Amino acid sequence: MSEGEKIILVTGGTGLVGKAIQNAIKLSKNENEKWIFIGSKDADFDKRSTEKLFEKHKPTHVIHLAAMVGGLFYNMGHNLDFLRKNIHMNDNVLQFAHENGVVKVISCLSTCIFPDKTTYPIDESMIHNGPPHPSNYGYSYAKRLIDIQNKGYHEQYGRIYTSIVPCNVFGPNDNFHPSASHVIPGLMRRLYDLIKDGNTEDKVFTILGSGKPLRQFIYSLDLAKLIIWVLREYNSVEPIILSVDESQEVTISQVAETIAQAFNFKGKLVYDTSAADGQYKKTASNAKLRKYLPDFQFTPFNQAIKDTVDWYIQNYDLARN
Ligand code: GFB
Repeated sequence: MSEGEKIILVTGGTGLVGKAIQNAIKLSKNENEKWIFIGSKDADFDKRSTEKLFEKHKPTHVIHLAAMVGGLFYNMGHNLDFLRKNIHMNDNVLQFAHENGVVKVISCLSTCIFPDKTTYPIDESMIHNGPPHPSNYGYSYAKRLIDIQNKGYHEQYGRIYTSIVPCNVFGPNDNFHPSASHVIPGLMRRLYDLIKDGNTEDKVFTILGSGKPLRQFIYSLDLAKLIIWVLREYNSVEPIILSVDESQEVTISQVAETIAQAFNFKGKLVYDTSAADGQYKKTASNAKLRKYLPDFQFTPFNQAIKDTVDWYIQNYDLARN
């Protein structure tokens, strides 16, 4: 390895964000960076597989995206699994990174881990100021612990292990499985299944919940560019929120209507209010990011949804359905 060369190991490297990073680095190559993308079939991040992975690749930097993830309904039914699996995975990656002298680790949190009872907009200082929403306490506490561990590795060993806090992410290569997925891929999968044999006026598409909750959504390709910037330029242990502007917040109904438009759906949208809404809102401030990158351009939401729908229709048979 030549002087100054980075060996960057990306866990979760073949998922929604990992694939987006693979595409993004093609557009902003750095000669002294060697990228290694690890998928779930390469390691499940128990102690043994994690130790072997670090011994094999000897990374200098790690982008840690691998996690047990899921939408609202999957979280509600599996909170203990989300807690235990993510805690073990995260502890193995951070400890073996430290033992192998990894210079920097960027771990991935989420805006859904912030306190349920809070003031808005949420910012990075508020992560531990109260319990998370009950629907996803397992995932939330496991992710919050990463921030605590990062501070421990800094205090005890001077490590710059940090974390990013994306808002809801969507894009190509997402998980479209109807019961495990997040709202955007879940709606896309169910609407495509409804119309792929005929897109007619009599078709009725059901959106779960009231449609009233508010969310900020970042396109995976935009998040990938920001993660590469964090790798190269952001050197603080403190978490940084990577979200679209507060003004870009939309309701679940607006999301459903935008997806229906992208499919040119001719039928009717109805709401199943017997299904849970989850958190009403989790409006996050990207003021800290904007201080560093005031001119960063996010892909317009409608365009990003259309690009994802087009990708999904073309790759339906290959997609994680
Ligand atoms: O993306 P999502 O599942 O998770 O969005 P959260 C849930 C919202 O979309 C709720 C509505 O208001 C649902 O009622 N919704 C409507 C649907 N139709 C659907 C559908 O077909 N599928 C799904 N999944 N929702 C998650 C956290 O919260 O955010 C996770 O639970 C994670 O831990 C993720 O952090 C980013 O945004 O509510």
